[in-house]
Amino acid sequence: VTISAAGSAGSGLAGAPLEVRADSAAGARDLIVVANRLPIESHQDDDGATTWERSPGGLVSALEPVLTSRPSTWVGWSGRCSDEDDYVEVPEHLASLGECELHEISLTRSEVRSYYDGFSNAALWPLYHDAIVSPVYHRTEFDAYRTVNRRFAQAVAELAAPGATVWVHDYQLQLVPGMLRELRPDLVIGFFLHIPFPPIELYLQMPWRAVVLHGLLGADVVGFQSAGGAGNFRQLAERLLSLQVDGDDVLVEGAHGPRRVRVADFPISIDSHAIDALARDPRIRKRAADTRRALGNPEVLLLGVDRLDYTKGIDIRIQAYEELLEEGAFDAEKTVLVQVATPSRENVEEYQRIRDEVALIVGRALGAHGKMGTAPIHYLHHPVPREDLVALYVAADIMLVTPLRDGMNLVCKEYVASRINDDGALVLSEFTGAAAELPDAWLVNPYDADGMKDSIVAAATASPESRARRMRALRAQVFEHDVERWARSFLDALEEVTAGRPG
Ligand code: GDG
Repeated sequence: VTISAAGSAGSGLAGAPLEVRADSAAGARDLIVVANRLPIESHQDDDGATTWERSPGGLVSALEPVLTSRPSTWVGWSGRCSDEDDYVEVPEHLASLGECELHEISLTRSEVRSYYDGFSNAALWPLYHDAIVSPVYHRTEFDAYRTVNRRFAQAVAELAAPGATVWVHDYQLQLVPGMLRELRPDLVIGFFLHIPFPPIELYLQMPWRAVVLHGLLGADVVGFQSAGGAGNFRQLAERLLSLQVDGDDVLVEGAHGPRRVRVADFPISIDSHAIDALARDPRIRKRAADTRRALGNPEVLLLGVDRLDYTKGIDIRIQAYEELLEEGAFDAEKTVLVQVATPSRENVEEYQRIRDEVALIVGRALGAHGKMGTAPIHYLHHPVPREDLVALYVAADIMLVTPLRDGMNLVCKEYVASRINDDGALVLSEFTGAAAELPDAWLVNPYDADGMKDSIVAAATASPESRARRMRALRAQVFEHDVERWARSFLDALEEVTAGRPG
C-alpha cells in the first residue's frame, strides 16, 4: 500500500475541471470511507521520537471495528500539518489496519486553521449544537472548507473502483457528496452526520446554507443520529430548495430524471462485545479494584469521561456535585468524582475558555472540600489508555453523562457494556441521541440543576434490585444494537436506494 500525500499541492483545485480515470487506479477499492481524521495520529516525545496512537473521539471509536473487518480504504488527515517541521507521513507498516488501508490527505497549517479550527469547529459545530456558543462565520474560512472538501473528493474519485460505495462522514466534509457525484456519477454515495442536525430556524442563519445543502444532497443516503435530525433536514430541503419530499426520501434533479435521496436516522453504537470482553478480563478487573483502593475505597465513586468540549456539560456536572457535597448529600471524605476530560481542539477560543473554566471549578471544589489525604475530585486533563478507561467504567458506581447537546454519546453505551454484573447506575442527559434508546437510565435535563442533583442522589441511593433491573434493560439495548448492526443497516439502505439505478 502506498500512502500518498494526495493533493498536497494545495491550490488551484477550486473550480478546476477534474479528470479522473478510476478504472486505471491501481488497487481500486469497493468500499471507501472518508472522514476528516484517519484512525491513527502521531505524537512527538520530548526526545523527538514519533509514536502513533489511535485518534481520539467517537467517530474513530465507532468506525474502527467496522472497517478493520472489511476490505476497505479509509481516506483522512493524519492530524499533522504538511508544512510544519514535525510532519511525518504515515509509515508504510501502519498503512493498513486489519482489512482497512489508510490513505492520507495532507493539510497545511493555514488550511487547518481555516477549514478545521475555523469553519468546521467555530461555525458548524456550535451551530449544529443548538448554538450553545455563538457560531462565527468567516468567508475566507468557508473558501478553505470548499478547497479542502474538493481535495478529499478528488482523492476519493481517483481511488474508487467503478461503481464503488463511498461513505462520507461528518460535518467537516458536507460538500464531498455533491463534488463526488459530479466527478464520479457511477459511485454509490452515503453520508452520515455524527452530530445533531439543527432545527431550520437555526440552520437558516448560515450564509452558505444552500451550498452545504446541495453538497449533502449529492449522496444517495443521508443518515442522522436521530429521527429529529432527519426530520429537520427534510424540512429544510422542502423550505429552502422547494424540493419534494416523499415519505423518507427527498427527490432531487438527477442526470436521468429525478433521483431519490433517502433521509433517515441510523443511531450509531459501539462494539459492545469488545468492551464486555475487556470488562471480564481479570487484569482489567484487578486494575479497577486497584483504582478504587488508590482513591481511598470511597463509598460512592462517580465518573465522567468526555472530550473537553463545551457541549458536554462537564462544568455543570461538577458544579452540581459540589453543591451536593456542600449540602451534605454526599460525604466529601467518602465520595469521589473522577473526571477524565481529554484535551480537544485547543486552538479554538471557546475550547480554551471551557478548559480554564473547568480547571477553576475543580480547583474551587477541591479547595473547599478537600482534606489532608483525601480529595473528592480527581481531574485528568489528558488522554487515558483504553484499558484504563474500561477499568474506570468497571470501578465506577455512577456514570455521569450530562451534555447540553450530543449527537449520540458513546461513553454512556461503553459504561453499560462494561457492567457485566448488571450493577452501577447511568445518569444521562435527555439532550443526547442516546437518551431515546436508553430510557432506563436516570434521565436528566442538564439545564435544571436541582432536577439533576435529585437524579444523581436517586441513582446513588437506589436499591441494588432497582439498579439491576434498569441495567439489564440498558444492556439488552446496547448488545442488540451494536455498531456492526448500525453499519449494516446504513449500507443496506444504500443498496436498497440505488438498486436498479441506471448505470
Ligand atoms: C462524536 C459525537 C457521537 C474519550 N476520552 C478518552 C477516550 N475517549 C473515547 C470514548 C468514546 C469516544 O472517545 C467519545 O465518543 P462520544 O460519542 O462520547 O463523543 P464525541 O467524541 O463528541 O463523538 C457524538 C460520536 O461522534 C459517534 O458518532 O456519539 O455525539 O459528538 O469512545 O471512550 N478513549 C481513550 N482515552 C480517553 O482519554 N482511550
